[in-house]
Amino acid sequence: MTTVAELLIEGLAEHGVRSVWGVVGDALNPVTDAIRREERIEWIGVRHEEAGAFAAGAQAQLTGRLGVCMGTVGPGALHLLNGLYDAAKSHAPVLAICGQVPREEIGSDFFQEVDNDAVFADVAVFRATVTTAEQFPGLLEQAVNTALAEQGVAVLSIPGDVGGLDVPKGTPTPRFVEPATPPAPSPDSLRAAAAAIDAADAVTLLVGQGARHAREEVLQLAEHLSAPMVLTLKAKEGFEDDNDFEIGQSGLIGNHATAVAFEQCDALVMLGTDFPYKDFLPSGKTVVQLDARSAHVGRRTAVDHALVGDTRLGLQQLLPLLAAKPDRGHLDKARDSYASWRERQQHLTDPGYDSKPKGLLRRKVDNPDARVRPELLAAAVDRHADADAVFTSDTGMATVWLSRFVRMTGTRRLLGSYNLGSMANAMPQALGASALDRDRQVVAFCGDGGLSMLLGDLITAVSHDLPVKLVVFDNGRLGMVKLEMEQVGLPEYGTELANPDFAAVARAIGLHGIRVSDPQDVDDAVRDALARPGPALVDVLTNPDEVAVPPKPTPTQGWGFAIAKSREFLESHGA
Ligand SMILES: Cc1ncc(C[n+]2csc(CCOP(=O)(O)OP(=O)(O)O)c2C)c(N)n1
Repeated sequence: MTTVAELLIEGLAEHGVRSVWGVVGDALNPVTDAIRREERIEWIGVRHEEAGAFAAGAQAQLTGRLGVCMGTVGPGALHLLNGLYDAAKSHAPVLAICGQVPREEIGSDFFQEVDNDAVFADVAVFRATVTTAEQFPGLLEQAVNTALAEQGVAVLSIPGDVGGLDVPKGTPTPRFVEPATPPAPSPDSLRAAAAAIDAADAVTLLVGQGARHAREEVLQLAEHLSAPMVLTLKAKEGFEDDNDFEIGQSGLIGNHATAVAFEQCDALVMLGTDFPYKDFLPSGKTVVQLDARSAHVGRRTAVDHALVGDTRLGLQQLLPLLAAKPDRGHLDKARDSYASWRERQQHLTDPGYDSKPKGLLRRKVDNPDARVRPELLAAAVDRHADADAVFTSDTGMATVWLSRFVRMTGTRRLLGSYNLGSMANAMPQALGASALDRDRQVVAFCGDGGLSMLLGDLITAVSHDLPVKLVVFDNGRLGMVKLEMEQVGLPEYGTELANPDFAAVARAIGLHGIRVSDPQDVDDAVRDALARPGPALVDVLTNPDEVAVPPKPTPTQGWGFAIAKSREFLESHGA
């Protein structure tokens, strides 16, 4: 006889699932026992279910295949929630298996009972509570098929008395359906878009992750139109390398060249992107948007020509319809502006550069050792990391440093909580990436705030032999919020962190841990940590007053920053 739990695990193993992340307990004990007996699946017991959900979501994003996590009755399931939101907003197919109280107690406000189907209603594309063994195979197929088809989260809740029930004799192993590639946009829409692009003198491309599989076609388009290419952060991994048209990122993390390219174009062509910061998008331009998801079209800026369909097929059909634009004036201007910005950034990565803050900022350095520029650290990681390393970055300033100083090589991968914007994502996502291939280097850019939120799961790196390299930007601050406060003219408050020595904590847990406070030591510490076989943590005391200026600072941002600085000065001098 086969139980519900056994059929679940057999179906997932057959489908290619190789790890399940979570915390064990009561209702899910039959499931964990089935995993114990299934050689193809590794159980990775985390210390916080949220870390498990982030890890499963990371695996789904890196492979395009199903990620799986578990949280048992009530609080165990609730702890998954934030990581599941991250997966949902990143369009990652994830199955969450949750425990539930026994069937006869459902609805009685039983110990630990929460209504999973209600709790997960917003985050999940499919959710159901299994109430009979007979319905289970069909529900599982529906759950996984929906997660794969809609690139989202499915939540299946299993009451305590259901996992061990026998399914009817002869029940086949559940099988799942691979989703189809979307078709090309309609010929009429392509013709109309081509005419609009032909009529424009200067074209700028905004390219997102949804165009990644169309890299060749996107490059051909840029060449054909002499068009600069603004990349979203998520498009860095597919487009940054070997690309004579890219001009970096826009938005708060971006650079001025992108503002120039947006302002000076006649037509903006958006490819596979749902870039959300509409204030950074230009107005008064002809806008063409190509996206497989029609719901994405027009929701960030008014679109004149909607092309709904696969980016690659769409570009293959659009290219022959377009006249060439040999005039490279617009492209050269944007590329020159980008090149000079990059050059200006480079001196910040020099260990000899005076990194001690000046003037008004000086008094803020309460830890005189905290003088490593974060730019220098990010550049050192970039220099020493493998050409096919997987990078993750925490929400906060760590993402800014990564976006500016880590170059994608074409084989490097990049992950972050780039749509949900949750803190604490980088370390657990790195664990997920590492479990896919323990021989591949995985480097997490961690904020000190982010790392300490799910610190317990440093233990998972050791207990499950996951050789992640954790680089901690230890600025003693919730740095991005400090910047936000300053930008609107508020004095910094509530952002200071009383941190432990993270390297000592790491060593106590069993990782290699090293703390760095001198810019001259950064290079060796990073090189050494990356070269070591097991998990390692480099805790670098970085300068908390490093400023990342947006590409087009608004008068409010500039003015607010000045007010905040003078208020801090006046208050500190008793005015
Ligand atoms: C779970 C969560 N809580 C709060 C926030 C708001 N928030 C965004 S960035 C940030 C500070 C991050 O600090 P840290 O991890 O130390 O990185 P830093 O910006 O200093 O590099 C905060 C509090 C968030 N995005 N996610």
